[in-house]
Amino acid sequence: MTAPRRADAVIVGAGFAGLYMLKRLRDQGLTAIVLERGDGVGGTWYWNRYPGAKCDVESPYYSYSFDPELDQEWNWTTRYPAQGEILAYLNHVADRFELRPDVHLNTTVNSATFDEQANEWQITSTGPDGVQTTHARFCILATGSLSESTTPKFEGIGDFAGPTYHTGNWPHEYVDFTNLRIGVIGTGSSGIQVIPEIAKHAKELLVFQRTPNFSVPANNHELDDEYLSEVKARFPAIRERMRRTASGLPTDGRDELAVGADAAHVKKIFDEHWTLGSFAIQDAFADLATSQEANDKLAHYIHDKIEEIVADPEVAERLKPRGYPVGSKRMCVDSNYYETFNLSHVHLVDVRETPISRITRHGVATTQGEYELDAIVFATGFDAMTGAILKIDIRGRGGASLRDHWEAGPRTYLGVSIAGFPNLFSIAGPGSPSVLTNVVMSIEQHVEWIDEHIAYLRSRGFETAEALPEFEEEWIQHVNEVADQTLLTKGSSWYLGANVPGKPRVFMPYAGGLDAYRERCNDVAEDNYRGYRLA
Ligand code: NA7
Repeated sequence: MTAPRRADAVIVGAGFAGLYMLKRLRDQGLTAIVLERGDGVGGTWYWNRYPGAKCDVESPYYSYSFDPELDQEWNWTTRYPAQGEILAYLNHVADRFELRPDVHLNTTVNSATFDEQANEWQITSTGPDGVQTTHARFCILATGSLSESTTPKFEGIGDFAGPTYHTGNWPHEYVDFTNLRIGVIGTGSSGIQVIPEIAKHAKELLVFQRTPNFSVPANNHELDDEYLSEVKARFPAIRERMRRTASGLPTDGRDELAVGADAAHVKKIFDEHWTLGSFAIQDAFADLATSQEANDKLAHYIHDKIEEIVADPEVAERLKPRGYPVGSKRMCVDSNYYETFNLSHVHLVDVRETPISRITRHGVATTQGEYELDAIVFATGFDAMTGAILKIDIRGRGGASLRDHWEAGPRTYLGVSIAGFPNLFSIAGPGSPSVLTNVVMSIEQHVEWIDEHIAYLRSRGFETAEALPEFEEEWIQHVNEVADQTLLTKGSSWYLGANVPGKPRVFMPYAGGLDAYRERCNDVAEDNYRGYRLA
């Protein structure tokens, strides 16, 4: 046990959220430390190193907006940033703002307990020097929405003789699949990105698909100097615009409705979006997210595209997503995903029809038979939004456990605070719009709001801020009401916790848009942090 240490704030996680939070708190004169379980900064982009990993938000927008000089000095190389480039960017940020001295790597937070006498958090962590407690007035969870990877508990999973990999926890060294028979389980964003890459090297690739996903081509390409100079010249205006949209991107969707529109016109608009690439196609008409009839038009359009691309009609049919609206499971952006199924060594195994019964010593057994494999890749996703938070044993007032408080699903006020847990803040947690927006913009909003909240407490001599239960309840109701106005709740998605057996089915993100959310948060702040007990 190492001697306890003290800081004004402990931040858990050194991804986009944790790094900026550290900078902001230091700038207001607080001592803050970041505890990070990885042996480098970067969060999501530190762990998700699988071949083909990239962000589905375009490079210039998937970056911090808080420093105009940073905007000018960093050069992105491709339209969609690859994992390595985002990681390099975050390392650059850590160096540029001299954040590293306060980031403790290889340090896993085990518990956080609120001490009501001292009005402070006691955070226990295990790091290179053993177990250590840190006393801090504020505890900020910057643990990421998609950071706790999940592998289904298939029977016999330990029996497999070959190596297994999870896309969300990929080895740092190159994994050579040359001449091997590889199985990929899962066809979400990670699977859809990794499958074409593995297909380039593997002798045979078996794709175990349970639910087909809607995917649009990325049309990824290199960015030339002319484009970069032009974006840099316009950055101040672009950033200003990004702060005012629902998506946190410079453009929101179009106003026109698909219902009632001429079929040829609808196709023309979809064609334009398809050619351009990106998930902006789901905002091509204003009613795609709210009207099933409109949404069906997009679903049929994508079905037609799959038919056009995939040579084998039976395979094309199996790749067509059905039974849920486009966007209710996060839409994917791919590079040659559907085309990959035209390669003779790539096979689709429909595990909805013939479920995986077990993992064997030699491969994967379905109800139809056994598939021999040299390696298995799990692209099976994450215990999203709550997984990383609930892994920590968090105890608030009266020793109450957060796991109990969230037993029926996560409860927050504004997505950042929890009743009964004073001075605990979460960034991009449940109840926040983050995962439905350009997450970096949401993170910046949360960080700045929390930072100003803390500054307010200090300037007024308050020691604690605690969300009131009735305001928490009101926020949850609002989150549900907003989600119910959309089609988002109609798919079995990680937004609902549906991918984790036993997880309560609650729609977790705030679907009202970053602009409306920002306004509400500002309004709460201007009203002296309405909904909080300040003491
Ligand atoms: P996702 O989107 O949750 O995808 C996980 C995939 O794994 C999905 O196709 C699942 O099928 C499949 N899966 C999960 N469990 C099983 C079992 N037991 N058997 C067969 N298949 C299974 O995770 P990703 O990592 O791809 O993406 C997460 C987010 O990261 C993404 O949305 C972007 O925001 C970035 P299912 O659909 O549950 O039938």
